[in-house]
Amino acid sequence: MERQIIHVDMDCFYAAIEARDNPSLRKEPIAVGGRSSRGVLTTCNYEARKFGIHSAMPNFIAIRKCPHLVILPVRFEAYRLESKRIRSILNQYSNLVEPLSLDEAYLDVSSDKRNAVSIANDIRRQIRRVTGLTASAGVAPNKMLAKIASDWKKPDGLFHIAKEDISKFMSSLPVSKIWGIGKKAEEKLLARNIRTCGDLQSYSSLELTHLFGKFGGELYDLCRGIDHRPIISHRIRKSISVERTFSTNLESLEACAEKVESLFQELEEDLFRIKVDRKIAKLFIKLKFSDFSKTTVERVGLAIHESSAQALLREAFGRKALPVRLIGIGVRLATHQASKSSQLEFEFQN
Ligand code: TTP
Ligand code: MG
Repeated sequence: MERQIIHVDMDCFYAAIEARDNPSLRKEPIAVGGRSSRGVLTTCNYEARKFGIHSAMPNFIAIRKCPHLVILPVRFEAYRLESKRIRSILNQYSNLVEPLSLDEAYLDVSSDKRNAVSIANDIRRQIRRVTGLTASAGVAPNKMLAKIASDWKKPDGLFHIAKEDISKFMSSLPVSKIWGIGKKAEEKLLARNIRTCGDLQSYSSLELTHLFGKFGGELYDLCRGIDHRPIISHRIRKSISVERTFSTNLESLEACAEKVESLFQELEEDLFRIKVDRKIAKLFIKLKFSDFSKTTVERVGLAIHESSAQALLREAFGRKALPVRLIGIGVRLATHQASKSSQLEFEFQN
């Protein structure tokens, strides 16, 4: 079966967060890094890249190239928070998500009937809506190509390498784009006049092994666009939920009930879209009151139906005589163990 892999990579991630949080700097060249003149830049926005500035460049060189460059200190906590929000979006689109760093991840969407390109565009839109940041995506039949593709149309772009285009794409691709080829390997290849993957394809597996050791064997496949590495996800999803904070607090049970109706619809859509290989153990509702206190009511054995959610709402609402500022509804998933046994109270009913 042909695989459908998406690689998502945020655009100038740290710098984009700084620009978002400092609107007055949005059009300025911005870099993030230690401020001392002996430090190096962690990253910079695309405005700064126009001046030839890039990550790992010493500050003093960057300032020489662009005297009005704004260098901001690293705020790691802020970046980690955005990364978490992005990851929870990605997790809605596949059970197989493999994060590579704070700002990039692979998704395997092979089992999804929808077109992988439209899934990737949905993901990009959703990330933008939730975080205000732009992401680029690559769509291809394997990891190596998806990662190359996500870089192709940066920033805020998407590139798709279809199976039938691989051979043409690889023939002109510079060898430096291959995962695992660093500066040294590139020089070694250039010395033999090998510039593109097409050039590399004329070497036998044995010759490549001779040149690069064990990696040579992999290179034989990689330069043809062949990569069988699977997406490895370490995450076990415990629940699926939707929640909403309201701009004005809800004073009555009726007002809450109305919101539960639409939230439940959203939850149903998510349950339909997200492919979960386990059973649902519980339905729950969460309320946050105007004093910021929270309460959760959850119950096994309820049908996954709006009326169940409304019953839970009545119970939760009755716990405090306070207006409600947030409502969440969700389901807790059974463990794999429990899903295998037949003692479950119910399954999700459409
Ligand atoms: P990258 O995705 O490599 O770079 P980027 O997101 O800044 O820019 P691009 O649009 O080209 O993807 O790295 C993600 C973040 O990781 C980056 O914002 C800062 C951090 N980072 C480091 O801490 N050290 C590094 O050497 C690099 C390259 C990035
Ligand atoms: Mg990035």
